[in-house]
Amino acid sequence: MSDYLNLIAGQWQPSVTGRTFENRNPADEGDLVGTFPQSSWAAMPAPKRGDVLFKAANLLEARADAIAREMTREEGKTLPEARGEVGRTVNILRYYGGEGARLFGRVIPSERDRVFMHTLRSPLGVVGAITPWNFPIAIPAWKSCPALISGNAVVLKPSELAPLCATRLAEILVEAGLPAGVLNVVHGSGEAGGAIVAHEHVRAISFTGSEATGGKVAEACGRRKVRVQLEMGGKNPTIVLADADLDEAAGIVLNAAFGSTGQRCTATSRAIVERSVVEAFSEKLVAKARAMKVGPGLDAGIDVGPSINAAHADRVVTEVAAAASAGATVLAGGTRLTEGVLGKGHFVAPTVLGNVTPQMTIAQEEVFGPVAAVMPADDFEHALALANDVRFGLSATICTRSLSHALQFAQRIEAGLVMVNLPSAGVEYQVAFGGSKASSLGPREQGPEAIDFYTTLKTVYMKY
Ligand code: UN1
Repeated sequence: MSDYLNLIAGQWQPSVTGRTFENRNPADEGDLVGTFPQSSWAAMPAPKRGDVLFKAANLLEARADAIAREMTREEGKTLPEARGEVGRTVNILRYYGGEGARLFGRVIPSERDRVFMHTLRSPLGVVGAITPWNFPIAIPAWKSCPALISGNAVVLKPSELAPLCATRLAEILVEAGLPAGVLNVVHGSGEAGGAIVAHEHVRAISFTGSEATGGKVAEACGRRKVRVQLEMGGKNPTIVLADADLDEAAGIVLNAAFGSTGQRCTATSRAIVERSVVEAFSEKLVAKARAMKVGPGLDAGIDVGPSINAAHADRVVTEVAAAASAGATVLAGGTRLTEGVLGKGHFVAPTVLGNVTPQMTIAQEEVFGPVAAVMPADDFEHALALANDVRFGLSATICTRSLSHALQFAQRIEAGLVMVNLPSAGVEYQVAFGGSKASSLGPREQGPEAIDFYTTLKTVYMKY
């Protein structure tokens, strides 16, 4: 009699569940041929799955500095930004590790006597995650972790522009005890993503990236009738009312427009400012933008790193030039920076545009670069109308001291994320994330809501 193992990726391995089943001779029940591993990530108790994520969080925390440096090298963001993202990812791992003990269903009263009804969550099976380059470890984590804790297997395709951080995350999860085959990383471009989306065993796709690709992903998922979650563009406004602390408001726009080099779908790209303070506000914003230090993200004291590649940096300055010829005023920046060491990379000066009108392309289309367009508004109502006058609806900020305007804004702005006196970007992991209109499709990411996308609900009726 022997104990047999699983063969996974060329290695004989025991079951993660520690459970086995027997194989017996049908001609002689007393003849035990051998025991075999009972393998299933989904069958492992969810809090035990959580232990793997907790362990991974500790490993990532211990390697935070090295991985942050790699992130700055592959993506360009400044070292403090990269450290922040690694810290956020540690929190994501811990948060979803804890969700293992909170995969709640409900108990619902029946209208019949002695009938007990409850709901249970089950994993979907294999799910796909297609992630962008701008948050190269946090987004892979915030898609994979809720999928894994729910008991799914994941096929992750990170962006080919920043594939290393996702690889580090996978290494850490495997080291933490994730069984072979539960997380799979496939590198490549659209071809690899397309193959995942088209695969008959993949039951759901979570995608963050461009609107064009998102549309194709949704079409393919629709044809196969599998779940889809899309996070795409934004044209996020920050409204500045005349009663706001203008210095603070300029700081909020500065952070949201130029942080991560403007390469966030949550970045503020439109500052919609009450006309009576537009000049004073613009002056403050321009002074702050000019004072920002642009350079390689590994250097000390850098505020703004490079754009992801040359084509992207060129596109940013081309769009700024187009806005200028349409009548906008370039108040700061507007050009590539090429002096000295900057000539080796793809740097764009933090750019502020004045006199931007709603018809201009710069007021309607995402730039994904360090560009803030200042648009004057007559009053709160006009500012709100301008803010809503775009295809997108991801994040939106209002800077004001008026509680009434803040609450009206929260109710009437067409956006999934609403900020009052806070930057439109820089979200937390434990609350729902996502937008409306062309920005997002499907259920929310992050927070407890993320679990909904990766589980299917069973309704159980029991007569007793
Ligand atoms: C943030 O602003 O903290 O791709 C996160 C993006 C978004 C994430 C933004 N999905 O930029």
